[in-house]
Amino acid sequence: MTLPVETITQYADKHAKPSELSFQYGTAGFRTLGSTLDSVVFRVAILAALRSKKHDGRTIGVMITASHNPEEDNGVKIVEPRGDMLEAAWEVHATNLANAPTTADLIASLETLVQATKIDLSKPANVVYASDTRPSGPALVASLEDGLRAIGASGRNAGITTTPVLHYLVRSINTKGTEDSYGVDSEEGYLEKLTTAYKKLVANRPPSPLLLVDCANGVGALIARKLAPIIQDVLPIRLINESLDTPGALNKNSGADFVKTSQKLPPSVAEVLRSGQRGCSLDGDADRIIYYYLDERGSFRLLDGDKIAALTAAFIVELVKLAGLESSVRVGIVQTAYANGASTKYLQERLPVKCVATGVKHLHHAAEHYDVGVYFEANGHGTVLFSDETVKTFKTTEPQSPAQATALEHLVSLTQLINQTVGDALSDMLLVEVVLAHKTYTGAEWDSLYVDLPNRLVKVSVADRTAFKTEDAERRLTSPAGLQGKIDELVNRYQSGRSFVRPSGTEDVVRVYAEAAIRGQADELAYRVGGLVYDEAGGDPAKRPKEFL
Ligand code: G16
Repeated sequence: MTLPVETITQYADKHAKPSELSFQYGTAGFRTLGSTLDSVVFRVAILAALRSKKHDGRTIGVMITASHNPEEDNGVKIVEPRGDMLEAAWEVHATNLANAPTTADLIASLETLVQATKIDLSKPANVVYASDTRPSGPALVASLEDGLRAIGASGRNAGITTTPVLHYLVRSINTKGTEDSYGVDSEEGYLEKLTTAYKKLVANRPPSPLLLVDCANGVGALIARKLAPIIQDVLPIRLINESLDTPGALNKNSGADFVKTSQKLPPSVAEVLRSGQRGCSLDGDADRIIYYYLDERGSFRLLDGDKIAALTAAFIVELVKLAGLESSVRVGIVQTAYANGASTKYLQERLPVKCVATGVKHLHHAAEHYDVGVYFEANGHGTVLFSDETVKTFKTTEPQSPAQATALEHLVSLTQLINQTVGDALSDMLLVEVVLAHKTYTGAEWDSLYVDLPNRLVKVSVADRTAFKTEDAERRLTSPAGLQGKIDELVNRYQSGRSFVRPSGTEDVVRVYAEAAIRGQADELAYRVGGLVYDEAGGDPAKRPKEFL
């Protein structure tokens, strides 16, 4: 069988690539201005269909979202049959296809791909897709559907939903009717799975206090609205920032990225959060979560992905011990360079910790090497993976005492509560609340596990961010030449100083992270390194941001 060249050609001509643009499958797929993505999404649909054929017709997912980015951006990413991110080698194919200048070049690239990856074109192709609430979503869904028609793939539209729900659906569809069934392949099935596990885990615990949930005016609000009534007896939640129809509202002064980057409450949350109360913020597609509370002096305290990792890993380790499995089940942590130095130190004293490059795909793969792999980015993106063998152990171990039986039951419930396909803000929220309910921790007690080193994240706009190349899990620059030496020189002047620079894979900026023993010093170091990066990249002196030193 050969490619339906004529049909692809007809459709591809309607979705021509803008000649002046080039695209890159980055940290989380393609991501740029939504109005420029028509050809990319069309081609991604064809690639997803080919990936499905390569997997013998198993369903592949496509998510149209730009997550934390501004509302005018959009993006697209491919999900593998088990619900994880696209294999790295195929990211290169995606980039090649997206950049083929003409329809003829696209056909040639597709033919090369089919040959090189030995795709049997007679296999069926199944794709499930969804989008977030961005205004550019419907047009891009139409581009995607044209791509599926062009190659004759069958598609299932999961509608407007969160990234984690789409990942859940992919795995559920592919495991339907098997002994590894992941769940019922619907939003209701997802909610049922999470809430049943949650209720089991908090049975006999007093109900949690009211939790404020900032939905970033994004798609998370839709799922959170359905979740809230199911759990209201055990976890009352109040939703904030759920305006899905207000133009420009998405992620604006709200959401996980705003809180983590600006290290303050969204103004809408500040109006209602009371001293001692907990709140959390989702991001635009609900795959990240950041917690916070106000201390007794009314000061904002951040509980980020690092704090979530510390809290949840300790709980899992405790359960594993109570279950009598500490010698056979290895729990490990995966972080990125953004992890606060204090969190890394705290965790390393207790568990094996690995540092990998930014991007869920890197963390996810590293976490698979442990029996239980806890991975969180500091920005609140993360989950816990349990190996198949470990889940079997939890289910089949004969308990010798009631305490051991309870621990084993809790561990099994955790494997149900946690969305193991990808970081999931709502699943992570329930996980955090389970631990807090068990430990009877307040926000302040959770916070006191370790004290964060003051830190600052800075974005630098440069002419060409691809000039910045890194090594050592993005902790050091190899290019531009000489810049790392200058950063090292600066860092040495600060007590507990650390700083690194890397190009973003989702925004057109270079990111600078810095931490130091004292707040003023962390800021100073970040703004000095920011200035260095700006100057080194040939930034216009007249437009140099005034905070850069
Ligand atoms: C995506 C990725 C995350 C990453 C974030 C920022 O998140 O899934 O792993 O931390 O982008 O990446 P970068 O610094 O390369 O821009 P999201 O929530 O935007 O999909």
